[in-house]
Amino acid sequence: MLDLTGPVTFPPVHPLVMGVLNVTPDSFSDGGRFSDAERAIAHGRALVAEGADIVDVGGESSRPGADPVAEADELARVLPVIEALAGEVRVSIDTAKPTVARAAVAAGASLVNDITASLHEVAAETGAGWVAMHMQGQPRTMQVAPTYDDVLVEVLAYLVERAEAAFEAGVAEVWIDPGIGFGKTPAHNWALLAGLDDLVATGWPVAVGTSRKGFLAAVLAEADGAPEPIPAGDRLEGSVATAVAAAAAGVGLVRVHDVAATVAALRTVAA
Ligand code: PMM
Repeated sequence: MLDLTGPVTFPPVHPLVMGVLNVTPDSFSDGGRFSDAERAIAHGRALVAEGADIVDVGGESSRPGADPVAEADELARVLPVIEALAGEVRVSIDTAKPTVARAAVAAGASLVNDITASLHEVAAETGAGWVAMHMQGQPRTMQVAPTYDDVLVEVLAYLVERAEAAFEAGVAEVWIDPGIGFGKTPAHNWALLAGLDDLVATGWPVAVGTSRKGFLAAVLAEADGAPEPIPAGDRLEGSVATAVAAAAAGVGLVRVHDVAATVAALRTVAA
């Protein structure tokens, strides 16, 4: 029973909040506003001030249809930003390339955020944590025709297999992430969100990223009475609502662009 006779003293516990810092000229959601290092570092610091527990630095867009980025370009984008921020906050590196992950950890990142769920050996080698995200196909073509017999069953089985492989390889911190929007229709995304408690029940800590994603657009447009899908920058309510729902399902980490609003909502619900 809660003691309701005095001030509430329990700490409001909520999932870790990972703030997105895309250092790319073509990110779908922040439109390349942070494509030079100084502005990226300043934005990273702002995310920390807003309450981010982790800043997720990425130098290659994984937006549907995005072109791959050369390794040297990706390194040049992310390394100065990681070096500047690593002493101030936990930094994760969002990359699909083992060389970039390795260099990022050497520069101070301590979590490899892996949309390909294939870099656990780098995490094992370097002692970093690892986020294994599910994706069907490759970013360039993944939204052409995503198909599953049972999206929740398939994604869950895949992630548990990946997590066990990483754990056996010696990775001490392993997260699983259903990869909202990565080779999924809106119906697949909603089914995965509705099934988050099944992912949580695997016992592996669960991360999820819904922030500003396309599947939110249609439902927000309907709520607004707007005739057109809502642009990425205007999906705050859906982003926060899905982060809160994920927290209620027991997710341990939410990856978001709008850190202040998400932290405020999560703290409120936790209190
Ligand atoms: N989504 C994006 C990029 N990286 N990483 C994880 N672990 N989970 C996600 O859902 C995820 C990710 C795409 O979003 P962005 O282009 O806004 O960064």
